[in-house]
Amino acid sequence: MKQEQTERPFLVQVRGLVERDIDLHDSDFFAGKVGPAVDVTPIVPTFSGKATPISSVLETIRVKEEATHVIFHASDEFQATLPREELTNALLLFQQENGEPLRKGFPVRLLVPNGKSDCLNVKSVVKMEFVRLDDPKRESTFGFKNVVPAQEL
Ligand SMILES: Nc1nc2c(c(=O)[nH]1)N[C@H]1C(S)=C(S)[C@@H](COP(=O)(O)O)O[C@H]1N2
Ligand SMILES: [Mo]
Repeated sequence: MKQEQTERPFLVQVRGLVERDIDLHDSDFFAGKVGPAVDVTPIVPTFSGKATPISSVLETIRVKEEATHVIFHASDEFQATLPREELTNALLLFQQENGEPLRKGFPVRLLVPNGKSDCLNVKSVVKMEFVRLDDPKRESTFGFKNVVPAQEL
């Protein structure tokens, strides 16, 4: 029997203030190794497909005590910085309703239910970086990285 191949290779790097750098692979999500694949619509009605709660992923990632925030880096230089506590309800969307990989936001998309802005739903997340900010209470922020050519500094 021919099995339908709907996965497409990808990895999401986990870096920064973690006990051990890890890479989350496509199969970790599709096979439910980093957490359950939940239907997102009841949680975030404006989205559909399958997602893994970040709270489950955090059982695999050992985040250091001193980390205050996490930066979600996208492949297009977009990024969002969230206070660590805001990860509690966040999810990583990795599959469309029809079982295919994400068409928009591949490989995974951050979803922050009840976040202060839809802009926090970072598409094409390629790296999660745990950091310590001087202001541990700094609110979530998002935007494109400031890429300023050296000669313009
Ligand atoms: N990688 C990436 N993610 C992103 C953005 C972006 O430019 N790049 N824009 C953000 C903003 S500002 C909004 S409002 C939403 C738009 O999501 P949509 O394309 O599904 O409408 O995606 C967010 N995630
Ligand atoms: Mo936005």
